[in-house]
This record gives sequence, C-alpha cells and structure tokens, in this order.
Amino acid sequence: MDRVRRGSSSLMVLHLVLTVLMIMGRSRSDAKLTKNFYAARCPNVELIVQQAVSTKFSQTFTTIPATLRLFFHDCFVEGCDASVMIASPNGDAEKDAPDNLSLAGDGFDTVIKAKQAVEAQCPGVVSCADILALTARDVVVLAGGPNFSVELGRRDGLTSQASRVAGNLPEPTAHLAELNSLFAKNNLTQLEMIALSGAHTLGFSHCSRFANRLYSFTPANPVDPSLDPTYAQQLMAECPQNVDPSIAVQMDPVTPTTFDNVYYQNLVNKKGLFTSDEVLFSDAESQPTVLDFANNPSSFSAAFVTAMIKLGRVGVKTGTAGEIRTDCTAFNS
Ligand code: HEM
Ligand SMILES: *[C@@H]1O[C@H](CO)[C@@H](O)[C@H](O)[C@H]1NC(C)=O
Ligand SMILES: *[C@@H]1O[C@H](CO)[C@@H](O)[C@H](O)[C@H]1NC(C)=O
Ligand SMILES: CC(=O)N[C@H]1CO[C@H](CO)[C@@H](O)[C@@H]1O
Repeated sequence: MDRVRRGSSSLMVLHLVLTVLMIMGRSRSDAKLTKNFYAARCPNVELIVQQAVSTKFSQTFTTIPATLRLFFHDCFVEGCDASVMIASPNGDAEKDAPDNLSLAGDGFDTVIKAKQAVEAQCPGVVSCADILALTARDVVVLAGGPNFSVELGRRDGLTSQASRVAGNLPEPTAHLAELNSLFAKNNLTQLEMIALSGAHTLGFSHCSRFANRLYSFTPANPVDPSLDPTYAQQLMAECPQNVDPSIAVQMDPVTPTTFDNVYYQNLVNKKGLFTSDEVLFSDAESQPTVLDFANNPSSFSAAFVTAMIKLGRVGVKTGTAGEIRTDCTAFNS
C-alpha cells in the first residue's frame, strides 16, 4: 500500500518533470505563432501599424505592391525574419542580391515607419518580422483585398546574406514544376502557389523581366505565341528594345490598382505578363484552379488568405531564437 502510493507519487513527479521539459522544449524549438501575442505588452500594435501604413499609402500607391512583395521575398530567404530589411555597409546583405534589385524602396520605408511608430509606444517588444507581416496584410486590405488575422510571435533573424538569395526566389521564366518545387520547399502547395501568384494583380514589372517574350522567345517565334497578340503589341509599345532599364509596366493591365481576381481572368485571356504567370493557365495540371479563381472571387480570396497565413509561417524563429531588432535595418549589436 505504502509502496504503491510512493510509487504513484514519484510517477506523478516524473510526469510533471516530463511535461515541464516538453513545454520548455517547445518554447525553444517549435513554439507556435499566435494571434494575440502582443496583447499584454503592446495591445495597440495592429492599430499603430495600420495607421503608419495608411499614412505611407496616402503619399504613394507603390506602398501597396512594394510591401506585399517585400514580405514574400523575406519569407522565401531565411524565413519570415526581416532578414531582407538589413542594410549592409558592404552591399552584401539579402536586399543587395541581384534578385532584389527591383524591390521598391517604399516597401522598406513602410516597415521602417511602422516600426518607429510602434517603438514610440512599446520599445523593444515587437519584431520587425511581425511588423512586416502586419504591413503585408494591411496593404492587401487597402487595395480592396480580404482582411484576415495575422499570426504573431516571430523573432528577427541574425543573418542576411546576398549569397542566400539566388535559387530561393522564383524566376519569371519558371514553369509549373519549378514553381511547385520551390514553393514545396517552403511548405506551400500548388494551390497556395497559384493563390499567392494572385498578388500580381497589383504592381509593376521592369521591362527586362519579360522582354524575352516580346523579342527573343525562340528563333522561329520571337514573340511568345502564348501571349495575346494585342497585349504583346501593347507591351512592345511600352517596352521597346533597349528601353531605359528603370521603365516598368503594370502587371495587371485591366485593374492595376485593385486587389481582385482579374489576374486569373487575364491568364485565361492570355494576358499573363510572365511565363510563370501564363503557365498556371496553360498547364493542364493547374488550369482548373485558375478557372476556379477567375470565376469565383470568394474562392480566390479564401485561398489567398490561407496561403498568406502559411507563407507567414515559413522558417520563423520563435521563443528565444533571434532577437527583437530596435532598428529594422540593422542587427542589435
Ligand atoms: C510565383 C512565382 C513568382 C514569380 C516568378 C515572381 C516574379 C516577379 C517579378 C519578376 C516581378 C517584377 C519585379 C520588377 O521587375 O520590378 C514581380 C513583382 C511583384 N511580385 Fe512577384 N513573383 C512571384 C510570386 C509572388 C508572390 C508569391 C507575391 C506575394 C505574395 C508576389 C508579389 C509581387 C508584387 C506585389 C510585385 C510588384 C512589386 C512592385 O510593384 O513594386 N510575387 N514578381
Ligand atoms: C482586419 O482584421 C484585424 C483583426 O482580425 C483587425 O484588427 C483590423 O482592424 C482589420 N482591418 C480593417 C481595415 O478592418
Ligand atoms: C515545413 O514544415 C515542417 C513541419 O512542420 C517544419 O519542420 C519545417 O521547418 C517547415 N519548413 C519551412 C521552410 O518552414
Ligand atoms: C531597395 C534596395 O535596397 N535595393 C537594392 C537591391 O540591390 C541593389 C544591387 O546591389 C542595390 O543597388 C539596391 O539599392
């Protein structure tokens, strides 16, 4: 009797110790993001960020596409840890890689402004990675897209290297299999990849990123035959050969400033700007999803929200990993 009781209480102690170890282990390695992460220490963070984004947007529309793309590029290189924000005096940080050449400065500026506003009220509490995730949601809403709750609790990364960028971001010449494998590496499905590509309903592309489809597609077909001929003409007028490299065109020629499903209708109408856009319709494997999104705005909205939340989980650092940067463009020490 006595032995049994002692045995069971030491079992309970063992159980307690194991539970505590499990909880500690979890908070160190796979702590989960949560929606109310800053409820106690910075309860107004979402409102502060939203106001900073609105102010920046009232100065320039580019705020919207630039910030959305910045979030994507951050998450696909070293995870969503604001590593893309780091400015290096040597010009060898993530943002200095050739793939980043076209990241518009307004995205960086949006995050910097939002961070400054947050620091004024809750110094040292909210990570730049979380602020970038919130700004990406806010710009989608400002453009007329769906609202959603953002999971929080990311920590800022401690590395940012230009050399980590190549091969981790998709090329506009990519076909379905390459897109799928790159997104799969980031735990994103084909459906989620197609939904996230809908971000190309907004923003600009420099001529050089698709000029091959206008002038040098193949020797037999210099103009990509999968482009609508009238659209190809329009693009050639906007992007003559040897055009100034700073010239950019709207990626959704129909509703360029609205976050909507017209991007998918454009693909059906052979008005996808990049090969990586057009293949989503021309490849039989992905075509049903494109048709669904083209015909059902709510189907696209729901898929986009789910995919953005999953994008926001890629490679996140939580618990005591990384740091909470004071200045988003520099490591703390
Ligand atoms: C699926 C593979 C993707 C490829 C190949 C791709 C490629 C590109 C390229 C080449 C540009 C033009 C950059 C320039 O010349 O200025 C661009 C712009 C853009 N991309 Fe993507 N992208 C992809 C997915 C995404 C995703 C997942 C998002 C966000 C969720 C995104 C958001 C944007 C936005 C908003 C712009 C416009 C940026 C601006 O106007 O400043 N893209 N993309
Ligand atoms: C979007 O949703 C979040 C919470 O889910 C809310 O805090 C925020 O105010 C909403 N944004 C807008 C513009 O309604
Ligand atoms: C993908 O998910 C697995 C399992 O949850 C996780 O271990 C891994 O870190 C994730 N990969 C990325 C890039 O987030
Ligand atoms: C916005 C931004 O910082 N872009 C940088 C990307 O990389 C190029 C090439 O090194 C830099 O010149 C840009 O300033």
